[in-house]
Amino acid sequence: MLTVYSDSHRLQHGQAELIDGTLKPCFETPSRADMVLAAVRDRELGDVIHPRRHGLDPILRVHDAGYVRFLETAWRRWTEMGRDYDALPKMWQVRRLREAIPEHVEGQLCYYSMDCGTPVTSGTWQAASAAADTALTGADRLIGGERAVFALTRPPGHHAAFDYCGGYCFLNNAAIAAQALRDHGMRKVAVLDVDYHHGNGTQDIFYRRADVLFLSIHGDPRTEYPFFLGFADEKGEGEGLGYNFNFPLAAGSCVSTWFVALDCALEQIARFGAEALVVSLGVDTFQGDPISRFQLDSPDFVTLGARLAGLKLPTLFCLEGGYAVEPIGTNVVNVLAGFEARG
Ligand code: SP5
Ligand code: ZN
Repeated sequence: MLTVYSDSHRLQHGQAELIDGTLKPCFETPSRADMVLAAVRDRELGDVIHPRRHGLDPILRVHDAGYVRFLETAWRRWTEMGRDYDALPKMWQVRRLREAIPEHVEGQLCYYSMDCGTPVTSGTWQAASAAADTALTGADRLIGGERAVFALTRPPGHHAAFDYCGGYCFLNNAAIAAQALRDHGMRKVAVLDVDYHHGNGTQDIFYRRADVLFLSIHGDPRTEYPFFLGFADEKGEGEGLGYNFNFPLAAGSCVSTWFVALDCALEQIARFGAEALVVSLGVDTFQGDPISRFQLDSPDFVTLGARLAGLKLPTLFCLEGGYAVEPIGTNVVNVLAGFEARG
């Protein structure tokens, strides 16, 4: 399987996130992608290519122009205030506050984010836009006839919605790629999100659409991040009604429960008649993940890959979460090797 990878991911290297009431070193680190790339090479998954630049147009197909402009300019404007440390929001536009978009960078940081775990740093825009290009280059290859491509995207993307960042995500790589597939002639695209956390950003982007089916298997938002989305009764709206599926599972759920949900999701994808599949591939479902509570073990990821291959669709994998750094490469490449039936 072809891998798309850019060293620019290193430019997203946040210092700290607020977690459980204290500032802790970021879980989402450059070493994650390094480990995955090392495993891709070790296991001889296939060629590794660099992304091609695609510019802003394909990003603006799924993201708000004001939000994208904020991401592009935030660091410069933050440092112009004399600051030389990462930018984190400190409040949000909750109920009954003014809805106008602030002009000041600090107000915009609050307006365009959903949590305080997602620092904007000196290299955030370069890294996030390179990740979008990585996913887009993968989509190009699928259009060109490739059976499957792995976009080694970092920072991840599935929490990034139409107009906000959060959950370590800035640009929604999987959604940008899914839209590109649509724009290049794939009539129906399914996005399956297997990350531990609900893909609120991807759901947000496609919620009113019938041409992109979104499905997510994740920790139940009654106890798990992102708390405010990802419930089973979210089915889509308007034309999109019936094209959104959430499979929330209790934290601590066992492996067989997880695979029952996967089977339900795969059945829906087949019934939809998808022409291409985008997989938001988070491996924070791993039993050793430091911030998540499912129980998949490394060999289970081979099984996941094999089940996905059963759909027989052109498939683009985009990396999302996974914070057990040492095994992340094994876990990710297990999915890809399982897909290629090379276990
Ligand atoms: C892409 C992705 O996987 N983003 C995840 C963002 C999760 N951020 C908040 C996690 C809160 C976890 N709280 C459990 C702490 C265990 N001590
Ligand atoms: Zn996650």
